[in-house]
Amino acid sequence: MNLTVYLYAVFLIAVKEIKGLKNYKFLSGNSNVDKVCAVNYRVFTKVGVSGTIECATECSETNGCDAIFFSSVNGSCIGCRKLTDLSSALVASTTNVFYQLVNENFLEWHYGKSRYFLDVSKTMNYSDAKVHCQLFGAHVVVPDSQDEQNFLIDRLSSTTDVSLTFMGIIDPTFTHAFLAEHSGTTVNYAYWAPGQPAGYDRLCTSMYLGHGWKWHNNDCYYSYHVVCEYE
Ligand SMILES: [Ca+2]
Repeated sequence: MNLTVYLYAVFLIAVKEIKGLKNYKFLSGNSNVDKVCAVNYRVFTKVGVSGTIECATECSETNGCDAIFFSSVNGSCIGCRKLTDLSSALVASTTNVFYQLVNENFLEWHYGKSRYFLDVSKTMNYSDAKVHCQLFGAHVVVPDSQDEQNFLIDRLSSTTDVSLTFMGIIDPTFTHAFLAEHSGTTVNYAYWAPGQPAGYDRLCTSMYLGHGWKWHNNDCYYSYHVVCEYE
């Protein structure tokens, strides 16, 4: 029995002994498994860990499980829930191992050491966008170079039904002194559309398909798609 199989067996035994969460187990601990699951299993990804794809049964106690939480201390299964309440999911994900349901609307891209996540089925305001990205241990995307911008343009342009995405770049002093919000650092690279940035009353920024994904500054209450960046 090799180490992987052994650990997987231990893992299954640990999961099996969990009370209060019926019929829950992984079909495979193999990261190479296809995104196709056997009947009654659905595909989950381990949030914040590259390339983990696992098949799991839905929790019998939750109708339509979007996320599964494990204790990081002893690996025991804590529960699964709908991700309708982002803040409660965030609290759980900061202290527990967290698996999220993979669906066809969820895109993941790789560029260098960074990974990007985009749920094409969701638009939201900037406040929710930040929480959404934190669920992945990520931040709202910040293009730091023309190479990274070109990569994002390439991917966004081949994604249908997406025309506006928030960036994690803000103007907190309303002086066009833009910062990457997750790090608080000054933005050195920019890709503004002609005439942008515009007014001095806009905290948020976005990329817009109609201008070749060049940047605009805008209010934060608009409902846009969000690309999350994990680096
Ligand atoms: Ca970046």
